[in-house]
Amino acid sequence: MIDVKLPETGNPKPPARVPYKRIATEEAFAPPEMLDIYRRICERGDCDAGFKGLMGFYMTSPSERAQHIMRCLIDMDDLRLQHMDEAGIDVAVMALTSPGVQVMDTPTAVSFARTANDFLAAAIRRHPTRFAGMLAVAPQDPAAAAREIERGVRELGIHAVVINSHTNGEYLSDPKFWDIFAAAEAMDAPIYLHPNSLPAGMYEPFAAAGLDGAIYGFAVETGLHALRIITAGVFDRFPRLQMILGHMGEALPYWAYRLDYMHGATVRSKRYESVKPLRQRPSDYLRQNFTITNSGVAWPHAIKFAQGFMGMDRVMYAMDYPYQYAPDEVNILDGMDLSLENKTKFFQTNAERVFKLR
Ligand code: 1DF
Ligand code: MN
Repeated sequence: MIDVKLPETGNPKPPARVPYKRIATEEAFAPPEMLDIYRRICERGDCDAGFKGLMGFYMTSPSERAQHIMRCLIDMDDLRLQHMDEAGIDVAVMALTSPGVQVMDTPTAVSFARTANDFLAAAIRRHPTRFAGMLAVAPQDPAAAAREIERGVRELGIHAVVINSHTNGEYLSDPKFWDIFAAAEAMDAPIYLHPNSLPAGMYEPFAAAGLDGAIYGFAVETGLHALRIITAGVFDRFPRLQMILGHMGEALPYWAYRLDYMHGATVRSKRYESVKPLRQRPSDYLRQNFTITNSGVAWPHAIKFAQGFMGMDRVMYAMDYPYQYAPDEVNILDGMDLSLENKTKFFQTNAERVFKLR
């Protein structure tokens, strides 16, 4: 029987010395200045409910979890390195925490994306063997986002992009955003499609049951976003574009059969104007244009299924620090029944290739 075994809390055994580097690929940070902007947004009468429910909670809750997360998010030096050392993480690939600039008004978002990327690049320069990162961009202004991808790759040496799912309820499947895909493809920079809080049209039924966040709502909305990108034909238009999904591919590998079956049936029935024929099956794009991470899921059974479906080269390790700082998960994953070659791919070399780490 396949059971769920959660990590030990408290003081787990320190991570073993292993012959591979552990590279964690979905690690969050927040410049203190961004939290000031967030506080001002939360105070507005028209503040988005999902944003207020997520970052409003972490910024104001006296709970130990919230206080700990806020302290960790802003630290790009000793505390973060101490936590990495305690968990045996050699390298953290960091992204501006969700929703990044995507909740800001357009001019603020465009300018703060640059500020955040410069802040990240400075932290990487201080700790070049321990830190790597992803570029924040403002989808609100697709042309500016495309320029920031070019600047970030060329001038900052950061070779990946993070986009926190929807932007004000809009999805990258809309061709108005496709300058971003063109730039990412041209610069050979993968886009990590990371969760955001739920948009206004989805929030209530999830939040009423406390299921809007990382427990479930994030995966539903981010998985939806990835599927919208696939079914809109983005990968027929940009075949070399690469994307990354966290949280076991937001469950999409598990859905592959039904996605392929029903997409084919829907196309043939001409039921929706928006569902057009694609060159390949949805599952083909998942395997050719996506790499997934195990963020939030230290469950060998699920990881093995994903590796079987995606291939050993397309599943990477992630911790999701500081939202899921559970050092014993590293012990669980070190203990996975995998050859050393495949464990090295999972923890190290897939990330080195995807993020162009040297
Ligand atoms: C949470 C989880 C928040 C993830 C995040 O960013 C986040 C959470 C604000 O637990 O509230 O990135 N996550 O990726 O699972
Ligand atoms: Mn995350």
